[in-house]
Amino acid sequence: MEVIKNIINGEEAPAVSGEAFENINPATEEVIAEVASSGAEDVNKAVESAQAAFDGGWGAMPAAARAAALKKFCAVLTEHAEDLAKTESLDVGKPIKFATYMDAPLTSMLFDYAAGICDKVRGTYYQVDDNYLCYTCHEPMGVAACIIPWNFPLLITAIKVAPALAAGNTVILKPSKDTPMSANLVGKLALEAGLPPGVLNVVQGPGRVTGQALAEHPDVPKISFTGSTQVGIQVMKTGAEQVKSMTMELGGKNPNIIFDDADLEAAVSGSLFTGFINSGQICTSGSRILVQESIAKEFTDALVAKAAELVVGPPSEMTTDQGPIITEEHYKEVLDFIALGEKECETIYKASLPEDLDKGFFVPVHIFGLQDTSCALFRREVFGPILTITTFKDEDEAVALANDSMYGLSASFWTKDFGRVNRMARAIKSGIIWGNTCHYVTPDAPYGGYKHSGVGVELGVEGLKDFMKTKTVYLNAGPDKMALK
Ligand code: TXE
Repeated sequence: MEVIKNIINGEEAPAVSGEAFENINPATEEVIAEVASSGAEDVNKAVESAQAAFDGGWGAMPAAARAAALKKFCAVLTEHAEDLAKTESLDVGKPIKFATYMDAPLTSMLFDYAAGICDKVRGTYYQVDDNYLCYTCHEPMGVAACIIPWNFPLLITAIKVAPALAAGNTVILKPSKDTPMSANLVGKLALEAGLPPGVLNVVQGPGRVTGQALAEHPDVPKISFTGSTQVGIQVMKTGAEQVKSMTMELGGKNPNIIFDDADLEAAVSGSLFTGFINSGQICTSGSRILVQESIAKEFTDALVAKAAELVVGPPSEMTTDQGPIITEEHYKEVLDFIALGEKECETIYKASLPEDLDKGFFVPVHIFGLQDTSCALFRREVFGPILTITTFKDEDEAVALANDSMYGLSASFWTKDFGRVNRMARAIKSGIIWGNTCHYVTPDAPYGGYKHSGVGVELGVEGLKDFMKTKTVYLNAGPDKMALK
């Protein structure tokens, strides 16, 4: 069985307390690793190491040198793409085809992008009085805590760690206790790539102990968190005590709107993808389908037919479309939502599991019809293979339904009317809008939620600057104009 330790100051080390917990394979329920269960002492050691690395050179390193170091790190990650994909698939229960063709390549792309822009962050020159020079510069913050969830641990490691390092910060990466493995591998590959000790530290352990110790540490001025809204609020309360800079990527309950003039085949294919990718365990899942009344039956029948083709099975098989739910605890939460759906909604479709799947936390796809928007399934994030379908009459009703949520992470819609595409893009109160597509992202465009889906953005130059402080400088070459008399 693998033993997963912390990676602190370039060394692998068990928790100071010696405590450890078991990591379970969600597809077989077998124990696959023993993992360090870190406490405040481990976090303190990691912060000391990261601060020393920041002061010892990384923070002041010329951006071009940092770019070269990150390019080398990216090359090592790319070289180990297959190992990263297999590790992620095993640990998350993610079908190997998605880990291979999406998560691992995107990880390399994000590090390559960060390496490419880290020496291109520009300040601004401001035109002031002849004797004055005014400009801005962007500086790293110091030690950044990157706290990540279990559904895309490798990808979200890249989304956070790549720009954090590119900005000149040093990092403490804290993965979810449910998925420790890919973060551990990334930490080891950072050392193989020659990143100095302490620049990237990986600390394992339960959020309420390890994550909390990290969030409240006085020498960690930056927290970049991805996770549930309720935990995010807790982290923000902790960070607020010390006026920390916080970037929060939180939950979602995203509308996926099908208008009567949509390209039906594209809308059905996109709805299947956004509803069931990663077994629905994705914050931007378009799990709230809103369909125009006139095409509701045609669309629903086509979606059910497509959903019936999904292959549920072992994540290690390339033919598998849908793997298990991450943990037994979350599996039970999803089953509770299904029971609620069967009670409060109309059951439109309920898949069956292959008979030979007698182990693992597998949940069959469910599609419910609902018009009562007070239902829990319309309001709460399920984070499982469960969709709801709600009909609407016209565009105004579609917008009202789409915005009727505490969340505002993403939204997708399908229509051939270009005027409507523009109107919807501005009317929907979400941070990420997809028109006639879904889940397409580029490393260059910012990504972040409105309302209870988050604060700040990731990706792009904007995401890089979320890991930096802005300084405005006024230099006077003549007599000081600011004398009182
Ligand atoms: O989140 P949790 P999970 C969200 C998604 C879902 C959740 C699932 O919407 O709600 O993530 O991931 C640590 N102080 N997104 O269950 O429980 C915990 O150990 C400090 C949104 O992992 O919130 C883990 O490492 N840290 C996203 C991390 O916080 C604490 C995309 C998240 O845990 C802590 C993907 C504490 N008190 C998933 N308690 C988006 N918006 O892009 C826990 N943690």
